Amino acid sequence: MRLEEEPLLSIIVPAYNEAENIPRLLERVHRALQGISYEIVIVDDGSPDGTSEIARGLAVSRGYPLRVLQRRGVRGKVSALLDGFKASRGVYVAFLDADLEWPPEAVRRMMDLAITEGYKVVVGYRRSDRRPFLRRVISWGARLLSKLGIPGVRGLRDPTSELLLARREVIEGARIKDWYIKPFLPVLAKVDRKDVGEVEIEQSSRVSGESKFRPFWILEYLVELEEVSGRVVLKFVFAASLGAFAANLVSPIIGIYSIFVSLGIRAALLFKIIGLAGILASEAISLLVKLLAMPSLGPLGWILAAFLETLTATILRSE
Ligand SMILES: Nc1nc2c(ncn2[C@@H]2O[C@H](COP(=O)(O)OP(=O)(O)O)[C@@H](O)[C@H]2O)c(=O)[nH]1
Ligand SMILES: [Mg+2]
Repeated sequence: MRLEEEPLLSIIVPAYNEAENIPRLLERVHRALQGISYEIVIVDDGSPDGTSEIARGLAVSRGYPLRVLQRRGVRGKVSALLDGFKASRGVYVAFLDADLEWPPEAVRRMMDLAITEGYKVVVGYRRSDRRPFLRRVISWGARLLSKLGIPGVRGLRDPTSELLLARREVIEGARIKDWYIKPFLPVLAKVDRKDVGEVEIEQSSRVSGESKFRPFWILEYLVELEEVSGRVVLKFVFAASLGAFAANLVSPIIGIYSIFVSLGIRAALLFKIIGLAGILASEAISLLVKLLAMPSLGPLGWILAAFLETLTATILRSE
């Protein structure tokens, strides 16, 4: 095994229970990156299926330039990407899933494009997405929300892509948090459009192993958009308030439920941003306005309440 001091490219691979995929992955990466000085950093969270052992064994028997970072506890993919990045040394870094949903050969094309065109970032976008229907719909929604919320990524085909190659300093300069759903949004939101190259990639479904899809990701994703763009969630808070009002006009029965749903959505979204005291304060203002203004202003009072609630949240948030 030959590990260079500062390879041209580090490939960070988060891997949890990917023992079956690792041999195929390493072989394909190695073949695709012939002639380039690279290293692979596998970040494993103590997979019980022996992911690390298999990877280490192959590093010895096949001479792959590979390091394995073993962490305690299953701490999530994005946290694995961040730790892998810290441990890596390449001038460029690429992030690649272990499950072969993205072809390793794409990393080679991305690297070549970065060199020939001088791009700071190269992002892969899906041509044909062969994943199950529901996953495709969710991806589409996430992409749409990112474009609505973050003006800086509107010109990109797939800002929520999870296949990315970038110069090391670009990743260092982006504030990626370990609970983010789409880790590269802060990178793409910041970098100049002219410094970003895009590569078309065929994405396939994972061949073996299981996906670790999280159920509550939508709320976290909205909060992430809020952090990256600085305003998205507040728009949703406003929309949730008005949604409840519209439901009241349609039917009082639906209206009663919708008030609670709207309250729940608002509280869930705002919790991470302004805390419980902040939520109570903005709700109190909203309630007060509704009680005082509704008799005289009617529907306008509701809109005023939604507006003031959003305004309170905005002020509390920027403190
Ligand atoms: N180290 C580590 N890797 C993870 C964790 N969760 C997912 N991964 C890896 O991250 C990649 C993407 O995970 P996957 O479950 O396929 O996510 P999906 O493609 O978004 O459904 C795969 O290589 C997983 O093995 C984790 O908690 N720790
Ligand atoms: Mg996957």
